[in-house]
Order: sequence, then structure tokens, then C-alpha cells
Amino acid sequence: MDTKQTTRLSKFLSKHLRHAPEAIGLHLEAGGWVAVADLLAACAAHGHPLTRDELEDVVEDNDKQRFAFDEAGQRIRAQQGHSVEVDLQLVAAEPPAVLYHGTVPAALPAIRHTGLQKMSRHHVHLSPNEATARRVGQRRGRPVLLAVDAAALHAAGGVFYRSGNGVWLVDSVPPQYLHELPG
Ligand code: HQG
Repeated sequence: MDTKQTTRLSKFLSKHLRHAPEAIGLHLEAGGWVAVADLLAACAAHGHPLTRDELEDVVEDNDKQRFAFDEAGQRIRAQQGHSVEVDLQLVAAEPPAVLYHGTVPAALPAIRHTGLQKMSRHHVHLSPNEATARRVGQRRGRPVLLAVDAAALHAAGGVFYRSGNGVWLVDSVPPQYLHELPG
């Protein structure tokens, strides 16, 4: 498969493992899992035929490790980023002292007022370093970086989760834990 095909399949998988499984007749089990055999059949039935080997290549090549197989290799899921109701069975973890969030200038007034909100996702997504946060912000325009005082929020009872691909997840970040970093 060339890069273009891999990207096309990755987008198709993101859409159906995170947002619209029922559109291709899938149902996410607890943890967000679907049987690999069911996924391959659903992909074939909806214009994206691929083999198990090709699926493994897409999972491995994915720049952000968006997808993961279970230990037996029988099931697959998106690691985070869902909009459908799903219990990812994440385990709470102690975050690093500082985490980062990349956004755009237009969102700042609201963020200063209400803090970071999960918007259409299940959690606010935070990055472990500035470079990753900058890339996240850049998807929407000129990136603006915020540092999150994760240690203080955690000490105040904020519950953090780390997804399988290194994204930190939290319910919300009130404004007093945010610091705007100089561009
Ligand atoms: C902003 C991608 C107004 C927030 C990325 C962001 C990441 C507010 C947008 C992952 C707000 C939500 C997540 C508030 C937050 N008022 N705007 N109170 N609080 N926002 O896409 O963090 O390709 O849901 O700053 O790389 O940008 O999907 O979240 O701009 O890892 O794998 O509202 O998505 O990964 O946007 O990105 P998103 P995000 P994938």
C-alpha cells in the first residue's frame, strides 16, 4: 500500500472506530473493541477491502498510533478520540507536573473564561511536550500553547488518564491551572 492508500484507510478506520461504527454495521464492545474479522468484513462491504496484513500495516504505520490490537490480536480499537459513548476502561494515572495544550487564538477568550472543555470528545486532550501540542494547535491555524499545571490539578482531585498512545486525558482544566506560553 502506498502512503495515500494508508492515509485513506486510516481516516476510514478513525471514522468508524471512534465516531460512527453503526454506519458500517459495527458495534463497539466495552473498551471500544471490535473483532478484527468483523471489521475486515465491514470494510469490504463498504468499499474499503483490506487484508489482515494490510490492517496490521495501517496500525503500525500510523503516525500517532491511533489504533491498537488486543494482546491476542483478535480485536482492534481506537486508542482515544471517540465521540460515541464508550467506556475505554482507562486506568487513572499520576500526570507529569506540567502538560501542554495547543489551540488557536480564536478559542482563547472562551478558554480564559471557562478553562479547557472537552467539546465534542470524551476528554480534554493534553500533550506531554510542547512540540506535540504545537502540532495539535496547527491543525486549525496559528498555534497558541498553554501550559497546564497538572500537578496542582491532580492534587486538587483532577483525575488524569494516559491513553495507549501517550495522550493525557482529563475531564476539564479550570482557568487557574492554565498559563499561556509566549509564541
Ligand atoms: C478548543 C487530534 C472554546 C480546543 C489531535 C480545541 C489531538 C475550547 C478544540 C486530538 C474550549 C477542540 C485532540 C473552550 C477547548 N472554549 N474552545 N472552553 N476548550 N477548546 O479536536 O485538543 O488526529 O476536540 O483548544 O492531534 O484540538 O484525532 O481537541 O482547539 O491529539 O488522532 O476546542 O485530536 O488527534 O478540538 O485535539 P478537538 P484537540 P487525532
